[in-house]
Amino acid sequence: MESKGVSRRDFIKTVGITTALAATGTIPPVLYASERRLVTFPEKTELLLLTSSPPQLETPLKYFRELVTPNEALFVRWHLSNIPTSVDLDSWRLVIHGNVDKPISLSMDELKKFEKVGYTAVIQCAGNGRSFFEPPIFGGQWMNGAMGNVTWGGVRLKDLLKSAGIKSGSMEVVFKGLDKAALPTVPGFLKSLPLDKALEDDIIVAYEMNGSELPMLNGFPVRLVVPGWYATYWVKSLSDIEVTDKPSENFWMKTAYRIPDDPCGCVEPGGAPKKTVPINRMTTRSLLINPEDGSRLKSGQSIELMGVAFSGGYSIREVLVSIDGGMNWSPARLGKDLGRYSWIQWFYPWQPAKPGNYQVMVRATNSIGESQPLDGLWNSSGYLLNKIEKYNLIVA
Ligand SMILES: Nc1nc2c(c(=O)[nH]1)N[C@H]1C(S)=C(S)[C@@H](COP(=O)(O)O)O[C@H]1N2
Ligand SMILES: [Mo]
Repeated sequence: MESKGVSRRDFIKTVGITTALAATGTIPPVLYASERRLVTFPEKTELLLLTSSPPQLETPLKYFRELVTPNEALFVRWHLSNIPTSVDLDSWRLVIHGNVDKPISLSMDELKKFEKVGYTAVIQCAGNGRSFFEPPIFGGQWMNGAMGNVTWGGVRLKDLLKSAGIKSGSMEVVFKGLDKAALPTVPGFLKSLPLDKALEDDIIVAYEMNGSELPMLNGFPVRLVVPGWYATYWVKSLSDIEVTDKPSENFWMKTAYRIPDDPCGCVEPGGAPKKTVPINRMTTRSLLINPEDGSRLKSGQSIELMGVAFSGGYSIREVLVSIDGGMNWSPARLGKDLGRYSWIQWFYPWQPAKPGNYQVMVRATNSIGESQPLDGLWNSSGYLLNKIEKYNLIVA
């Protein structure tokens, strides 16, 4: 921890200000997309500010030109203003208890004795792109920067649960972080997974991001990684894992982060669902990253359009690009494949022959045939956004 001493102290200074603001009881202001400004938080490069207490910061799209998102550029999202600003690894423990044969409490050294595994996976907030819904939706007005592609390293959740011994009759596994609500009446952040999901091989308790320890704001010292599923389940600064024999009654599962219970997770715009289920796997998406939307290009000059495409754990089979507003589509070349949970880069060489306004559209399909709708599907929480995006390039 020595190496991190300085940044941790700076952290407390910065967060001290925002925590003081939160204590006054004022509701954090929501900044709309056009009002976004760049800020720096501890261990982070300049990110776009959504709210400062709790910290909600989004990644400028230029960082997605890289296949893997640098730790300092990964977005930040907390729900509660009382977030951990330092963790002493000498006293930190990860506790596994509840409906188990023998509760265990692991130090970081003990945790690292379990087999180390890892992979590259997209982390994406369920509300990524919410500001692009029509009709508009209340809630954090994320543009497309509440996502990133990170190489995670850690231990299998399954191995930890097995070492505590799961008792028969168990139903769910509940995950709790070190963050707390400012008021005791507001529930702490909890998420749970059905037991069979929690026992999948690829779910890990990660202590590494891109080969380094996790930034404090991204969940130091460990976080849950549920690849293919929305980041709401990826509990940060994880400290408590409880096996239960009944379904969760907590706010974050029962009320928040639910989607309409139908194959599209959608309702008529403005409508309300009859029944909901907890949000889960990510939809398939693709984005143009370079050149940026609205860029000016020179007629006759060759360029290469590039972007990213990903799905909820089923790789990307094909990316189609249209430069004429969807009339003609041609396949893009796909870049290096880092596995089914990673995003893949796509490239499309183009030489605009004459001046004019060109509408670029991109459409990805995953290995099980899931793709993107032309018109946006709608739900009242602004989740699952994956409509085919439209970009304008101006050729002069
Ligand atoms: N402990 C804790 N974990 C959490 C959250 C939180 O508020 N507290 N937010 C979740 C949500 S909704 C998202 S989008 C991701 C954001 O992860 P990041 O801040 O590392 O980008 O963390 C998830 N894990
Ligand atoms: Mo999120």
